[in-house]
Amino acid sequence: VKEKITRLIQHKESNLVLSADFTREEELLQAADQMGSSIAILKTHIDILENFNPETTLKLQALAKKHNFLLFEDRKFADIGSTVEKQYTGGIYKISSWADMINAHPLPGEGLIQSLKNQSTRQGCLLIAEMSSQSNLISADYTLKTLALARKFAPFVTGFICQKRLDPQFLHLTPGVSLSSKGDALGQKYRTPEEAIIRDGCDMIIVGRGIISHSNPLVEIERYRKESFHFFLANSV
Ligand code: S5P
Repeated sequence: VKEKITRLIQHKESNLVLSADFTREEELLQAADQMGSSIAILKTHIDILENFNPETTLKLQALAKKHNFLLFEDRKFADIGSTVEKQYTGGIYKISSWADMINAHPLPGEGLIQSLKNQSTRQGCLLIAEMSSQSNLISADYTLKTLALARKFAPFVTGFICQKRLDPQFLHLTPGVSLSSKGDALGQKYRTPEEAIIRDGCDMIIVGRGIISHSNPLVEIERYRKESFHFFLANSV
């Protein structure tokens, strides 16, 4: 999955992950169709849709094919392996049947990652090694232990959700990026694409409200794409 993403970044000249945090299916599908050409990955929270239906993920898959992006379900699995297996493959969302990428909090330990790996065919997993929110409970030691787990489960573990580069053999996807805001009322912390990529060494930026809450998302997304790809290239020389 890592090689696939790296090729996609070069091909689409985009290291942008759109966090499509919409609560209506039609808004999600419209955004995926209108902005799909600007992104490498579409990140979903499928369980916040109030009108989810079995066709939703089929439509998303069709749009992913049309615009050549990957689907990353930000489910943040964080339970024992046996429970996670059901959350990943079952329920109404059947995440393993459509998502190209998933993520997990490594907190419960190896059994969770093993469980996700057992149920995956083509998917890659990102471990949450750090968070963007103010006063989160992740310590430097927890992050180091996450890194060790990632090495053990590579290449199924493709990379990290993190705030700074941890190990160049992995992809580093970073949330908490905005060109217009420093944070929100509930502890989210933002830095600019330049800070995230050049200063902190991340490979891809995850942007939600900076784009989708902007008065002109279609213009804004191209601004994020161009800026962040420029910094991505600067980092890789
Ligand atoms: O540490 C994190 C990890 C994640 S995956 N901080 C985050 O904000 N996220 C997710 O990134 C969060 O669930 C949301 O979907 C997105 C950030 O959205 P924004 O609107 O603040 O850019």
